[in-house]
Amino acid sequence: DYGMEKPQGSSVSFHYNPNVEYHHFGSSHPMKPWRLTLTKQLILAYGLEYTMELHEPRPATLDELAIFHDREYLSFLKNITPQNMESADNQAHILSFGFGGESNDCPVFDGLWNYVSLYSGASLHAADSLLNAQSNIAINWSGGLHHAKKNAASGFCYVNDIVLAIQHLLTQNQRVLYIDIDVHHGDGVEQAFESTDRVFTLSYHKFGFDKYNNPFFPGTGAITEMGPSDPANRGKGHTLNIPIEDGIDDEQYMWLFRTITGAVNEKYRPNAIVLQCGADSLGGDRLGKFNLNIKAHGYCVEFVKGFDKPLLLIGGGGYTPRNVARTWCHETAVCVGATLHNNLPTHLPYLQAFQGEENGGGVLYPDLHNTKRHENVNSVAKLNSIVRSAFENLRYIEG
Ligand code: VJV
Ligand code: CA
Ligand code: ZN
Repeated sequence: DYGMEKPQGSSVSFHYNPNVEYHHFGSSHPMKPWRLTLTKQLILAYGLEYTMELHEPRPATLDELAIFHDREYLSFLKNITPQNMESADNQAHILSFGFGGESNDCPVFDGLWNYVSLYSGASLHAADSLLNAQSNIAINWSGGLHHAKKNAASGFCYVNDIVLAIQHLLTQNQRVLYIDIDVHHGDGVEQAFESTDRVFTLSYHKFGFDKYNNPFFPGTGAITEMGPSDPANRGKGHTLNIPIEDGIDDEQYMWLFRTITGAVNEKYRPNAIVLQCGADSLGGDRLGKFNLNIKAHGYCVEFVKGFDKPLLLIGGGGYTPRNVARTWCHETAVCVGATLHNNLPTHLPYLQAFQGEENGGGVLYPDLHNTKRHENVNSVAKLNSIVRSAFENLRYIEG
């Protein structure tokens, strides 16, 4: 006991159950839960565990998941295994629930139910600590699975922990703002709250078609997509989508983000904010198409932290594990107000994952700009027109 009041400013809580790391989607699947091991090791090596409250949350229960998901879908999810999935009974459901298919985005793997319960439990627990005012920033890097629908898996996501956490926040908050900086459109969260004005969803993402005319996943999220068009529907105008082209750079992204997010915060006046920090918007990501550096990604966290409202930070995509770890470690430091030195601590257990020239040569902040050489096709004129349309879309929520 320091004989003092609780420290002023932000208090940060970190919600993480290490058992989530041990799950495998399959050998060459891009989603790698061990990126969370790397993230945690980096956070520990910089000593950030002493600057926040650490929690090891229990897995979510079936009843907790059923607040959003259909019980029929959940009982399938709970019982399906790589061994029993060939049975006729399961085969009849597998495609309709979003599993299998030619892309195999959502494979059935050992411990699947345990995996979804763990990351969802952590998001619920993080939301809970905001509700109890135990912290004003709560972090769960294992969550952020924004594509899952109430009765279907989609795009590496089986249970939508974000929807569950927002529903929990809504028990004591009139308005929740959801912001999504994953390179993919946050379609599952948008859809779940499309008919309410108590959640505003804002997603920044790549939107467009490749040279074979295939849409970038999931293919939704045009600027014209603003929720239901029926004026009697309360959700009308409470969705904002910011479609971005390949190769966007730091300056452009930070300008877009502060201009639009700042305006949404002022007009909507949320009581709490959920920020999905998908790290696949970084340069050099295996699936992403943007050219962001770690500090530009972290700028979004800094900017939203500045609103000084209860903030839930969650992970999401991110397919170059060493850069996911760097980014989420940096963003943890942003939350606690720490500055980290660029040279990685030498006692880092997985140091070799960050060694070598093309891995960023043992530093926390390598230059990721153009690591995969996505040509920047975002023109000034196009970006200005997106901001103009976004502001126009915001007129629907003027009081
Ligand atoms: O693009 C798709 C779906 C198809 C891909 C192509 N096939 C032939 C048809 C279906 C349309 N899926 C995306 C899903 C991205 C999910 C992103 C999740 C998040 O970051 O937003 C949140 C966590 C996609 N892109 C790349 C892949 N799937 C992909 C899946 C694989 C794979 C390689 C790439 C699945 C298994 C294996 N390799 C072994
Ligand atoms: Ca997004
Ligand atoms: Zn993504």
